[in-house]
Amino acid sequence: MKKIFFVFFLFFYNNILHAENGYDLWLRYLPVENQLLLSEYRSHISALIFPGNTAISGSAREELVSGITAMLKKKPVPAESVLSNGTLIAGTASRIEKIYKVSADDLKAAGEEGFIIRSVLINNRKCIVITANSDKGVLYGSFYFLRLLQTRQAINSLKVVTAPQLQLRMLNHWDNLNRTVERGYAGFSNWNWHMLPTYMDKRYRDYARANASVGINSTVLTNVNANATILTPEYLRKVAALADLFRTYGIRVFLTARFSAPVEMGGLPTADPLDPAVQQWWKNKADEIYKLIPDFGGFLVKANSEGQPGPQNYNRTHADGANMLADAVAPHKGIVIWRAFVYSNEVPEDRHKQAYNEFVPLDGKFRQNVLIQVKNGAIDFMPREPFHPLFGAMPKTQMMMEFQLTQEYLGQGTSLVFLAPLFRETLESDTWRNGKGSTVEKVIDGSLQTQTFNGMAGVTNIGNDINWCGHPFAQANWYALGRLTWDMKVIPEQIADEWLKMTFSVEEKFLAATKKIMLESRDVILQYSMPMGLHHLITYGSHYGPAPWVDKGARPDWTNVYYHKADSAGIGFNRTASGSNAIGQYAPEVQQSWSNPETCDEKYLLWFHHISWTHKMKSGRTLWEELCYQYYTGAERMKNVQNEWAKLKIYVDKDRFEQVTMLLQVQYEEAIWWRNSCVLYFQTFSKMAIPAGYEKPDKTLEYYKSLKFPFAPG
Ligand code: GCV
Repeated sequence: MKKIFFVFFLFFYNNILHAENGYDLWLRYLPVENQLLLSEYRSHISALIFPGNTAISGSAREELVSGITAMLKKKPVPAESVLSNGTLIAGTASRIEKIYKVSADDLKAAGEEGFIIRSVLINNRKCIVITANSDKGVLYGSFYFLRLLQTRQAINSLKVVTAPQLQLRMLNHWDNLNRTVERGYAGFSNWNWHMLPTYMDKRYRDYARANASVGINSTVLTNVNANATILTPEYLRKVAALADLFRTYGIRVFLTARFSAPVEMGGLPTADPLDPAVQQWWKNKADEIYKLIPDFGGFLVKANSEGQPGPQNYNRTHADGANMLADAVAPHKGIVIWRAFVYSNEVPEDRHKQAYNEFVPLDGKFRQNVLIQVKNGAIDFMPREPFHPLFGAMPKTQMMMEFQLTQEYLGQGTSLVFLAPLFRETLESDTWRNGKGSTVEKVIDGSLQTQTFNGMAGVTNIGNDINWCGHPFAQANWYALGRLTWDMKVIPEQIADEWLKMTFSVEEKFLAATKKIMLESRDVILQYSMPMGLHHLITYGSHYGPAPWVDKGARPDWTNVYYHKADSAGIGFNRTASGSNAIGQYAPEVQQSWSNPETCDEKYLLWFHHISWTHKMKSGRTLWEELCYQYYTGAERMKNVQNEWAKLKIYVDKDRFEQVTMLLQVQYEEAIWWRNSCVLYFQTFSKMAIPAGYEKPDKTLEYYKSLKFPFAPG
């Protein structure tokens, strides 16, 4: 009996030991198992000198001590001076200057938020120094150092000097005050507004830690489809409680501003930005906010877009609206982030062109503390879009990037899709604005023009699910955004490598296989959902799953036939000079590479051209055959992903392995669903047979059309 109990206990204990629920994200700090490496690490980190008593330095010290202690299974001894080899010294340059003098060049290179990590000799003792100009820099340096240990790097000759490429490294939450999250697939909002400010969920601190670990320093707490209630004194106190905590991790809080707030809550008859009473209302509101939150970041605004109020309601321009708010926050060093995601119901113009038409005439008219936030593409976070033409067209305007981490159009909560390749693809795109090499990256970081502010935002995929992001692999997109906001050149492979090592396992075999899955994942979903430049084929409203047949909606550009334009002659949106001429919004060199269907990169073919079903593709197939090839290959590749994952069981804890296994099965079924729906539907126009060798869809088009998802999340 005793023996049976013991075996049972062992089994149970083992399961507990390995249970992982994803809550710790990439900050798991697992013990170093390799004994050689462990003793090497221990020899370099036995004592810790960490002067400084600010809140931020407290966060850094706590993280460093707990991370090192967990990984090395030994707590570094607190010290005041260097007495032995293996002393780790962390603190701002001024705080540690009696122990170590940091070079002026290093400090210059690190700037306000960057840091320096060096292996040095002090009193002939081998030490490691983590230092910076600011406590924030030391915090980022501490996380970087922990990452070196987590990813099992050598730390015997460190020579790191790094500074963030962007100032605003930001998350945008589309979180409503009732805790629903627009386009959120990971439960309810992380912000428990009802219980704030007295009840401070432990998640708030862990959220801040995760952000700081990748350098994210700003967060917009509320949905761009804004609710004015957030600006009431009661809610501002709740915001202040979060801001007080986030500040200790170097994070500034922003809010979305509902443009009509002066009417809705201020009782004014108008929200006209040129009305002095309206201007005064916003100034007073800003003063009130800054009294509570001295480092409040400012406002993010969605105006005159998808039903949101804005300056155009009063025949004013976006610049009038943005500048009015900018003037209200300027005395407090606040910023206004004004979104360029606008398209009008009344304008019968290709939606692709509308933001450009609206904003380019306003170039140079925005205040210095205004940033225009532009989505990566002109339509709406499609799985693939050419870069937004605004990036090449507003040389006198500060533009920041808006990426979407939540996978609204990329499989939502069920799909494994690593987005770093999408982000890099946009950042590397050449706008040709100032000649060759004028990449979107350079527009964003301001290297093509002088500007006061720059930044990048990611619409988050965070909710109150235990693992924060729903799909265990979705965390990687939050991580990727952070890494790219710090350094837009980091390649997706490195991001995946780091994230996997910290989140799952450092085993080489696991890493090689999983990295491949991640790096190919966006290509796979493109192939089985919206290949060759097809876009916006999703279900009406929920955007979940395929529905290329949607031809009715509240507005033409919310239907799908608007985008694919399939007919008996062919498929695709003619955006060349003979069509909507959206292509004319790009520089001549860019136009040249896309305007000819014979030479246009096939990934954008149907984005810019209406192509005949019999058109010969580079592969030698006709367009129809190629379309089928893409859909079938994409679905087939999903099957391979499942097979590859199945081989990795021994490397992954039981819970997450099973979770991902099930999700991959869902995704595979979705791939088949996408493939069959699209092929069957487009076949009604091409009137061509599915090429030989491909299995025929087992369900009819009518069946796929009949599917309904009234309770799809998001
Ligand atoms: C927050 C798309 C989404 C909307 C979102 C909008 C935006 O249209 O479907 O949910 O609204 O983009 O970015 O403002």
